[in-house]
Amino acid sequence: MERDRSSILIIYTGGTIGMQTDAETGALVPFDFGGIYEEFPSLKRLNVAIDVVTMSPVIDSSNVAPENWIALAELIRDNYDRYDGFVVLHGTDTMSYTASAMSFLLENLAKPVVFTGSQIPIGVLRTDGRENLITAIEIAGARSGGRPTVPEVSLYFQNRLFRANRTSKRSAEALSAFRSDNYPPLASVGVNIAYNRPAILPPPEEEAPLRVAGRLADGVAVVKLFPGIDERILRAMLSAPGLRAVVLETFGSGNAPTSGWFLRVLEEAIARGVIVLNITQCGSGSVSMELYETGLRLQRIGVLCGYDMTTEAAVTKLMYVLGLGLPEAEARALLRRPLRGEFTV
Ligand code: ASN
Repeated sequence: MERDRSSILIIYTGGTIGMQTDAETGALVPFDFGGIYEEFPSLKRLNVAIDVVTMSPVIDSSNVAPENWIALAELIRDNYDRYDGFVVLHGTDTMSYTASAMSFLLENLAKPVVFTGSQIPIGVLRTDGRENLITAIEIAGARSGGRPTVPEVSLYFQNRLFRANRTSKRSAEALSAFRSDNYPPLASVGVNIAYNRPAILPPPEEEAPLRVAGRLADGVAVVKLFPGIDERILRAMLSAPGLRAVVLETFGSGNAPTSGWFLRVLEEAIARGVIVLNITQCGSGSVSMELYETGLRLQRIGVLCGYDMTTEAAVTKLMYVLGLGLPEAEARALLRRPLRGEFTV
């Protein structure tokens, strides 16, 4: 028998969705999500009970940091048994980073955590936030056969639900602000919500309590290759004190220059214990280091394959895996396999 009412916790972290125009001054001021039912009476028609909590301080998402991610994950953990699902309202600029981090931090997740936000403030007449919010709530509360329909960290924006750790912000202008070029939508929204069930992660096999990894490592850097990259600068970057891992954004299917100095700089960093993870700077497609000599050389010196991972997923996965404090071989083993559906081999 289906339970009659889902209970959802909305967590407001900041961003454009939480802004409205002050009637007197015309300036953007924070919207009070505590008064959500008064603002959107139609919400009462959804079969969900909603509570709202506002993170403190509310931030523009450009200011988000790993401490905020741990605090958010712990808030979800502390409320996990009381709610059927969670909706996280977040600024769009770094939403894919936060949502990717959440996918790794929330171990044994078996309930929906849906991120959303807006490009136009919720208090502006033409806002995209109202639809994003209402549909995100409906998805977070959706159940099929008595179980949550989407028991993973997802991101809902402009009629499409994505696996969060497959997304990147694609536009500073368009209302469809996110893309997931390497993984199909988990749901498409039109007159009905059409779930793409085979694409949705199953809940963990054994019922284990939700756990939050307590630490995210620092010392992660992103290096984007370009023709003409300077030896001295790359050498300085890769010998920076505290460097533990590099996301190397390569060309095409994982290719990089084969010049002696370039490979030597990477090899020396790897010999010092720095992990180098190869992802492509192309928006879609995968790294395949065996395809060309220019990729094979990287593989031979110990560069790890990041397959079709986004930068956001690669950075946050490295922070998570290195934060677990495992011996290097075990950390490398975790980087070689998908932990939350973040890449396709
Ligand atoms: N600057 C805002 C943020 O990311 C942008 C937005 O939410 N649309 O916090």
